[in-house]
Amino acid sequence: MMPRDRLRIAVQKSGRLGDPSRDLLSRCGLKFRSSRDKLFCFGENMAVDLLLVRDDDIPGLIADGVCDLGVVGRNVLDEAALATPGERSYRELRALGFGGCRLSIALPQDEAWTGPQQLAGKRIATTYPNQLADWLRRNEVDAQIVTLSGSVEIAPRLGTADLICDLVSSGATLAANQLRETAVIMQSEAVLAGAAEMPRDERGDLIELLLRRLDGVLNVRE
Ligand code: PRT
Ligand code: ZN
Repeated sequence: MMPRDRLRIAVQKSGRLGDPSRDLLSRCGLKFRSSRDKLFCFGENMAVDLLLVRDDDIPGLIADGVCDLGVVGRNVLDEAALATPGERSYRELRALGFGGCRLSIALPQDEAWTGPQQLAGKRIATTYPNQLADWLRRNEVDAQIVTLSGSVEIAPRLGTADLICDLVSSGATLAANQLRETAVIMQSEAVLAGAAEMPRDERGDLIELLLRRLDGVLNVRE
């Protein structure tokens, strides 16, 4: 990896977190100029640049040292952290107060919920297999995890799973698919993440400065 003296932050290119992430950094006083391909934003008034990427790539970019920081859902960060057990790869530096949602278990609407034990032997569809496995282990439940890359909520109707574990915000998607939320596995929101080991050069000083400004902005918002 080439040494870098500018700080690099990965943010979602589009999607739910893209605009609020860049707004927040603007409110911290950072000014950016977009590259023509809109994949990179050059920091005009501080040595801080943005890389615009898919949210799923953000943990890997931090772990590989391509970016120093990232704005990503805690759901994505924790899933990546659980994929490499024993390694402390990431640090959640600040919760940012937007992109709120929860990772929950949802059952077909007509099924009663008596607790985690009723999931024993069932097939659970999810895009978050590591967090689901961790929750099942903590609850001492032996169930089958069906990992899907999307459209999890239709799996029970298709017969590929008995129930699901998915992100919920308003609950409208679950209702539209005749599912109901039961146990909440984790509460998520957008977070500022960094590597477990922070850079000790000028980039470390920039991170300190950015965190101070961020705390100012987040306190005003509360
Ligand atoms: O293209 P890219 O890979 O970057 O984006 P993406 O499509 O993977 O992610 P995106 O933009 O949908 O979500 C980015 C992040 O937003 C997630 O990782 C979460 O941290 C956060 N977030 C907040 C949500 C939701 N709320 C949310 N409701 N992410 C997804 N959903 C989905 C959920 O999966 C379900 O399908 O919305 C549906 C449920 O919404 P309700 O309101 O009907 O309950
Ligand atoms: Zn994604």
